[in-house]
Amino acid sequence: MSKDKYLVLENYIGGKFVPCFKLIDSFNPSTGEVYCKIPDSGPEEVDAAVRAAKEAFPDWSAKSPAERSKVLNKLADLIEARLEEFVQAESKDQGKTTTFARNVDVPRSAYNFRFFASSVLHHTNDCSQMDHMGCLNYTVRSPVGVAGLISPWNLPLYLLTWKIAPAVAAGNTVVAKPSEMTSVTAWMMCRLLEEAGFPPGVINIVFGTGPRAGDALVSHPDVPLISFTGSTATARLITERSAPYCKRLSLELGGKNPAIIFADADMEQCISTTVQSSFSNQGEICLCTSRIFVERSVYPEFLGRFVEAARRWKTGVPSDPSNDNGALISKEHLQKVKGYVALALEEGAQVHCGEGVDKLILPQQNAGGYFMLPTVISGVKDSSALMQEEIFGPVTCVTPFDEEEEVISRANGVRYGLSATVWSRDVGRVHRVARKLQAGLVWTNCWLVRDLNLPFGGMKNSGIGREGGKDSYHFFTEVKSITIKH
Ligand code: TXE
Repeated sequence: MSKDKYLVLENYIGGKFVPCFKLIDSFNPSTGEVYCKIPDSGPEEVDAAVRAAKEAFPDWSAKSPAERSKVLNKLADLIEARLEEFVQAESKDQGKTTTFARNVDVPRSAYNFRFFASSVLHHTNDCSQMDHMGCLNYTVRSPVGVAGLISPWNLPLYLLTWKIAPAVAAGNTVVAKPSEMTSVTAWMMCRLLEEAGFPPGVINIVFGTGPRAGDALVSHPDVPLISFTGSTATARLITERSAPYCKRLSLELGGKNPAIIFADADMEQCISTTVQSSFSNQGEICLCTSRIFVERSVYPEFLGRFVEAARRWKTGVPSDPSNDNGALISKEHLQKVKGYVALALEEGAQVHCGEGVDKLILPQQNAGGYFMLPTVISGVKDSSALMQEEIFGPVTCVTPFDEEEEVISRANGVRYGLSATVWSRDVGRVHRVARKLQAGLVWTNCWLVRDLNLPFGGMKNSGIGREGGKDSYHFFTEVKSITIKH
């Protein structure tokens, strides 16, 4: 439904769009103008969605995996058929470039459904025999019930479907709440659910803020499981609020991801990939590199070439295919990210390019947008907030190191433990360092290569639990051990 210049979204509950009378603004980050109005849902709306999901659960969970798989694949087809509509909306809602949305967000959202449609057909259970007791043991798995799913704003449809697809493939029904800053593509997907063949109530989407809609979902007694991606601070609140109900939690949180570059690395490859890993999607990916450790003998060469490459990483209007980066998510977030650069200067660090050094020229209509150039900083102490806190923007710090053990300990010297990259041609070293890093994912001589079968998730403050093929299946099902005496 479109009113004036903006969209007005409605909740999707029990297979129907339900208007909400209280609305909140959501902005287009590249212009600063209102892009849509979303429901300001609270406990009442969330409760209606949970009831619809509960009602749909018995029939949906009784279907065979093959029947459910067919519906998921059909939804993937429908998203792919409307790829360009989703691309334009994701870019306007989030600020990212249409190129990134076209190459990453939207195809991956469709693929999430395809992947889990297929993987749910291939799970097997455990079986063991105890001949001395005359017993055969085996496990069975069943869906948990109504899954509560909460997703962030950086990869809106991508991360939402990463939760919805495995949950419904395993036979659960869901109530999902996307970020209040990026709700549009979730709402667009709701318009395809009936045609895909999802019975009413299997997928319900409630829009609104974290403290109202999110909290109502987390503290609803009939939602036994919460899958959350977002900040560590919110994860703490969610853990507290769900504790009285002993809910099952999957928490995918932030990172402070190191890149470790040894002198024998393929510099060409390493520099171009590290520019991508630092600045892709405006640096707003939990897997982005934000601390670069370079072996001292190649440090000056690396820094010079890296700064040049960062300057070539173009920022501007998201729909211009020559741009690598668009706008950051919000005015507040832009100020927060710029605040880290100001802090670096206060602490005596050097800013080599980007914020405060280079000039960003934008067309008139984008003057109110939340843009920022890729910024490279050196001379920062490991104890500085710049090296300890998740900045979640196009800012990265470069620092030299001397010894392997030293760099491992410095890389591990933060509260986060999501991902890391290691660059070296020495196979033995690559294995050794990867094993010692405290990170849920380690990429060597590459970044962001993902096999969705493998566990995804972080150590330490980067999260609890893992998601991915078998791991998501385990999270979204209850296991039971059965012993038969024969
Ligand atoms: O995240 P929030 P924010 C990090 C990043 C960023 C910071 C803040 O450092 O700068 O977090 O971002 C919902 N109960 N990441 O504030 O608040 C909220 O509505 C239930 C890393 O936007 O964690 C949204 O749907 N839900 C990250 C979701 O939680 C609540 C991606 C995430 O929002 C809630 C995003 C509550 N009390 C930010 N409060 C990553 N790991 O990818 C909020 N929410």
